[in-house]
Amino acid sequence: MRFSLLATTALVGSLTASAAPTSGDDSTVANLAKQAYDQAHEALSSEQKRNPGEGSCSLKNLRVRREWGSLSKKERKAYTKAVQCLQEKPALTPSSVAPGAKSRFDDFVATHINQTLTIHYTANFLSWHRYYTWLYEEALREECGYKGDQPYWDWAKTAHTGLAASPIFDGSETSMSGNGASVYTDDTGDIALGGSPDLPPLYLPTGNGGGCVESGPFKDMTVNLGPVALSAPGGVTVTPPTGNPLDHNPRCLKRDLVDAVNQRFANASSVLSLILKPQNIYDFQMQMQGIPGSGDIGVHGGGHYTLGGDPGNDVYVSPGDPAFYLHHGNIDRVWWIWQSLSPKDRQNAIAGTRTFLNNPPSANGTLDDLIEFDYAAGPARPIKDLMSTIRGPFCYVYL
Ligand SMILES: *[C@@H]1O[C@H](CO)[C@@H](O)[C@H](O)[C@H]1NC(C)=O
Ligand SMILES: *[C@@H]1O[C@H](CO)[C@@H](O)[C@H](O)[C@H]1NC(C)=O
Ligand SMILES: *[C@@H]1O[C@H](CO)[C@@H](O)[C@H](O)[C@H]1NC(C)=O
Ligand SMILES: [Cu+2]
Repeated sequence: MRFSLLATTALVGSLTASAAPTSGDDSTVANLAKQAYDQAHEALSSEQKRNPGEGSCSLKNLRVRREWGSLSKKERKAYTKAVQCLQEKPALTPSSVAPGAKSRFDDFVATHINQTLTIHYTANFLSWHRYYTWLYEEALREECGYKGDQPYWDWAKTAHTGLAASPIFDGSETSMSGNGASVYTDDTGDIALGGSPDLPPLYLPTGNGGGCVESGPFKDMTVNLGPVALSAPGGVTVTPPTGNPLDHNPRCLKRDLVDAVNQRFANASSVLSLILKPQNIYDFQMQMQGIPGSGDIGVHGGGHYTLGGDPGNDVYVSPGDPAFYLHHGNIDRVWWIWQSLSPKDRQNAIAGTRTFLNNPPSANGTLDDLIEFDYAAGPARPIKDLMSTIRGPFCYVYL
């Protein structure tokens, strides 16, 4: 695996003044999500009538992934406790492969670091992250006794309420922990994404966190891996201190929650437009990740850079912040809703190549391409098995 630390990894563009904000219509997205939910239910119930007892996914074992704020406090604690359990279990990755992978949680981070340049702006972006998030949910359940389902972060909600006031990031015991200690000031420089030779960088504001997370379940958490290509304030990119991106570098979890980034890139109308506007999978995944040079980082970049900090602002190491999986839950949910609007042509739609923005040039991805997870566990699977949330290994919907 090649580790290019250059900004080929970053999302580039210039942040131009945006058009007047449209008022987001959250209820429309909720209705579309409900339709997708009903559609899955109908498919499963008609199959059950035809072939009672057949198929591994049925209404009986169908899991329902919910928005963080709709879980009970007890359910939220059960989730964060299971994450902590995963962070205490020894890694499966041999230390000769990744000296910094110390826990089962880190197995996932190491895998993501290892594959970053072949799973973003690629044909497998959506299916890879769907399988990845699901395997993580499986690990929580199978290895840590978690009984619930993977929750998700509804960015539109936090764009509306503000991050500090939301159940997910309010820093309480029933949150995913909140902001980092207040280290950044008004004089802290922006972070700069980019550096691609032909495009100017995109500057994003920092908030007033930036330090170690000091309350909530993850206040004592240790981040073991990275940085690999961390976008830090002042336009600086921090690279691996030892040169090896998989080395051990223990440090606290840092966050810089930025409402402005959430509101600008992942508000209710961003989500609605992403679901309604793109008419093919290529346009959908580009709008979601942000078209380089457009000044838009999409809801995908929007969520990541809303979390900020270290490892949140590092494309490679971002799963080192446990909120990653709630972000990618919603990425997957939006794809699921988009697919449900025209299942015939969208269920198995795939576009793009096998390398980050086709750099270096590579062949188009296909439904037969294998997705492999090395030590994060889980068998290699062709993309075609990962296109529906109620087929192949999966059996879940979103509510
Ligand atoms: C990284 O990927 C290579 C194959 O591409 C694999 O052999 C190696 O085990 C992977 N390392 C980790 C940490 O997953
Ligand atoms: C909401 O998001 C869209 C696209 O993501 C953006 O154009 C618009 O300016 C955002 N609204 C606000 C209030 O920032
Ligand atoms: C790759 O896919 C694009 C459309 O997504 C298509 O135009 C192009 O011809 C394909 N290339 C090859 C070599 O098949
Ligand atoms: Cu990723």
